[in-house]
Amino acid sequence: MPHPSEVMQPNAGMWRAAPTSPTSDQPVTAANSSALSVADAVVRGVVASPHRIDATIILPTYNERENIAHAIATITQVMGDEVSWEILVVDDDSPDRTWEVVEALAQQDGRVRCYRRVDRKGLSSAIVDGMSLGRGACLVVADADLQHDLSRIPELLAALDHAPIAVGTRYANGGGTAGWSRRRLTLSRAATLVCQVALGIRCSDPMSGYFAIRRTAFQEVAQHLNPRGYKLLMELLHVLRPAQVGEVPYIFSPRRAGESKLSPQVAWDFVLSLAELLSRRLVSARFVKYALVGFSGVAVQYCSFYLLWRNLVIDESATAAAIATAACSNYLINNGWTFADRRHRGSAEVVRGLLWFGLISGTGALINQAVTWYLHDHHTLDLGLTMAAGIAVATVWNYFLNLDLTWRGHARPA
Ligand SMILES: Nc1nc2c(ncn2[C@@H]2O[C@H](COP(=O)(O)OP(=O)(O)OP(=O)(O)O)[C@@H](O)[C@H]2O)c(=O)[nH]1
Ligand SMILES: [Mg+2]
Repeated sequence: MPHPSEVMQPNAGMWRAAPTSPTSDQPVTAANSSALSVADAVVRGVVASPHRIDATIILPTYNERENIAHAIATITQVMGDEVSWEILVVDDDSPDRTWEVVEALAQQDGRVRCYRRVDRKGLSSAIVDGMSLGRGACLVVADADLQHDLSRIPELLAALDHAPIAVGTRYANGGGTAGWSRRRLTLSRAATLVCQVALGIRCSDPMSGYFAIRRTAFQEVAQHLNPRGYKLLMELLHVLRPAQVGEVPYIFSPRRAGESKLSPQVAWDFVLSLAELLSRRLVSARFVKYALVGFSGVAVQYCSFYLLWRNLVIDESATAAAIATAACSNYLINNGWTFADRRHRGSAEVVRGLLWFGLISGTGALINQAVTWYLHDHHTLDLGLTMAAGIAVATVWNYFLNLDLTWRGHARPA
């Protein structure tokens, strides 16, 4: 097995060998490649392959049975035989058995590979897995539903001669979207603007799902990625901070067949990713969810107290019952949402979880009280301010204890 420094890197002009452009006269060899350190090669989850090739085209799929063969055929035709390439389909164990179609195609063409993930879900993590397993010196990501203009792959690869990352853009001259509703276009443009302004990203389409990246650039940032939802490119651009971004305009076409996987969850994931990136990960998305559930608990407590008090007129027991109702509601929402990847199932697990949650919330309440009164008495601060400080300290305390005790253990598929 060769030393990792022997793997190939993209070099100027190699992608001009692609079918739509003039042919390169300088093939890539170990001799003209730049060196990779061993540390680069063993970066988290990135597989050092002895059979490095020029490009890997990664197609993430979920229920794309009707599209995948067409997408693979199109890429095969576009890439031709001048350069060495592979297609890596990363399928999340699609119920329509997309992986079965890919495995059959892989039997006929050794350049087609299928990674069927049975224990993980999610578009961004599928792409990161594909990048880690891909053997190409350049990595291209495209949708499998033929909405991306796959004939532009050679141009994306050629753009990597001058930039570590190249983006298929809908929002530069020559690009566009076909058949989008005004609502979808407005939302997409708004998210693009927010991303550009908030993260200072200079790219006309940082929300694109169609892009290419040099393998070395991916390796540089792989361990800093926290792939979530749909918007991996936004995170890559933010973490990589490339001096230059290549852009290749294309028209985003209507879906050829099958159903869209876009859902309101995608918008929510976008907001969480943005908050996480802006806070430099000090605030995790899980913590934001936990804090929001805490706020919802306040509302539940007020409402249930009001209802009980109106109907029973017993102040003390109404307060206790309202607190218990809020605690149960917080536990259930956290279990189904904040900690969905570690969800308690079955009555025994739920009862045990609820008891831990109640116990930790109880200690949190004591800490809240202690901080509030200590600051109020010793620093004569305004009671409103000291209460806010007490709530903040108790929330952090509760969060980390619940993370480590109530929902401890290995993550499992949601
Ligand atoms: N492996 C994997 N692939 C996914 C997942 N969600 C979506 N995909 C694939 O990612 C690509 C983009 O998803 P789409 O649903 O087409 O999203 P979109 O193109 O933004 O939306 P539409 O225009 O409505 O199609 C497609 O190839 C999907 O099959 C997932 O959870 N896991
Ligand atoms: Mg699509």
